[in-house]
Amino acid sequence: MTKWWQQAVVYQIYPRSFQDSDGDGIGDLQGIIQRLPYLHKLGITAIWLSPVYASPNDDNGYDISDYQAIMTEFGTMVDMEELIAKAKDLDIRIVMDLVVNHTSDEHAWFVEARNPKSPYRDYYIWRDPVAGDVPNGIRSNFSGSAWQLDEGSGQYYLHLFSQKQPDLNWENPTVRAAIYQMMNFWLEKGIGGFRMDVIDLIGKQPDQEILSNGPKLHDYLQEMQRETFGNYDVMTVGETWGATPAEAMAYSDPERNELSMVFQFEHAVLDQDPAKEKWDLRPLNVGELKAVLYKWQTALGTKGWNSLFWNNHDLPRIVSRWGNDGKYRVASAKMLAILLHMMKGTPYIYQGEEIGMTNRTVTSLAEIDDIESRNMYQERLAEGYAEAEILRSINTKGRDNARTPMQWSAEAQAGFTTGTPWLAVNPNYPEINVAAALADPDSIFYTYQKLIQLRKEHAIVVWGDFIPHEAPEKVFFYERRLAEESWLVVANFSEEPQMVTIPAGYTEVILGNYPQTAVVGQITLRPFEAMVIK
Ligand code: GLO
Repeated sequence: MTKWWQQAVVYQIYPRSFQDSDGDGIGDLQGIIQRLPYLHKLGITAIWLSPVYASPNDDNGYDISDYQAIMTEFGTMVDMEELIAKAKDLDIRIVMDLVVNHTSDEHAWFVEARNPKSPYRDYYIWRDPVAGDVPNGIRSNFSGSAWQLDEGSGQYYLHLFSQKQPDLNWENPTVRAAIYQMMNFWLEKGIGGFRMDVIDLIGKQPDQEILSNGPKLHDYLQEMQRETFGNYDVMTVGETWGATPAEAMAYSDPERNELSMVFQFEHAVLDQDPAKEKWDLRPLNVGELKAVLYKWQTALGTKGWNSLFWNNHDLPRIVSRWGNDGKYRVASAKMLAILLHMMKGTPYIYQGEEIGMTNRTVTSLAEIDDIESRNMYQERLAEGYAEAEILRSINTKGRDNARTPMQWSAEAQAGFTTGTPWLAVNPNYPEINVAAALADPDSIFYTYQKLIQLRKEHAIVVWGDFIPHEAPEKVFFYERRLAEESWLVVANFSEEPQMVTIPAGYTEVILGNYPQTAVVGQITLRPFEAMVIK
């Protein structure tokens, strides 16, 4: 049975940085509403909205203090309902970010839970000190120990992210019921589904130091499906950092009644030292990238479903990362788009990707907002790393790269706000912005628009089998095939010219990033050249 989300193209909005409507320097819901016609023009059919719930913003909304209220800076519940309705009028569904591995320490549950006698105590994970110190060696994803001493009770609580993000105790059935009730509150509002933040962590066994893919994880997801979204025609996408194809299948095999698909990051970690952390850089090996992407295409070929993405609010900008954000910015951004969007799965576009927004460079701690980068900076400085090296890691991999305000125009602050933006606008906005992209028929925007249109109009893009072809190391060459129809995709993932031979029978260029309408036999691909041929 086919599902709407298999044919969807999802656009991720990081609300804080998308569009400010009231001049306070922070994006908001009315800002998103104003920009719906733009998203409709691009052609996307779903929005993944990063968290908009009440939050003290230690981790920009991923620390939620009330799941059923809207963050004051973003607007009100009435604005949220208006957004859902107005998006629906344009055939766009709103997929909410579901952050239920942890809450904010300012959530009423945790405020209560600090009292050892409270019925809420067991909503979180508390342990006694061991030999006067932390219970064990689990580390927070945001540096340091994952255990924080609560002075009042003398016990430690677990926080796999910041100290202000205590982990919920999923083993407690009352917690699970409360979460399901909250999910139904949102489903009743007519949302299009959930993107589930670090969902692979909810089955953790902290005493055994088992964090992801814990033993009860799939039971919880099946229960969640029965109690909530299984009763609605919605999509669910689980964030699962280290999932293997077999695990992804367990999550997304329709017969298991769990999730629609997962976000796995095997391709997105290839430029880090595998034995170390994301900050420990190494150059990308294109052959390896190709092997990983092809493996996932093939492994979830007929059962299960892939998410296709280069970017999100946690990753650096792809054109700066693996393209070329100088001379070949436009060509490489288009190549990356064609390569990804012609694969099988549901594509995700992160705000600004469609106009080729780039990383930004900082030169001091004062310019950094992201708690992950700030904590790492302090930790590594204390460990004796040179500041220049720390900044190089942050400029290459830090999350603020993707979080600078959306560049709408060449006006002051890129048209994002009339006030002072919460995070500085990338200084390249006079050149790279939506207004300029819309005015240029050759812009990256129109390549994305065309790719979305092809997906809507040609079943082969959604359903066609994926067949890899032999090619030089830095060339991606694959086929999509549906019944009698066959399309080829070739993409030069380098600045050097590359030779490929197009098999007989394929001549018409459906889409490319250089002016070219026909090809025959052996051809030389130009820097970052990509084509779809039939
Ligand atoms: C990735 C999330 C990230 C959040 C974290 C805590 O891992 O998308 O942005 O900071 O999950 O909620």
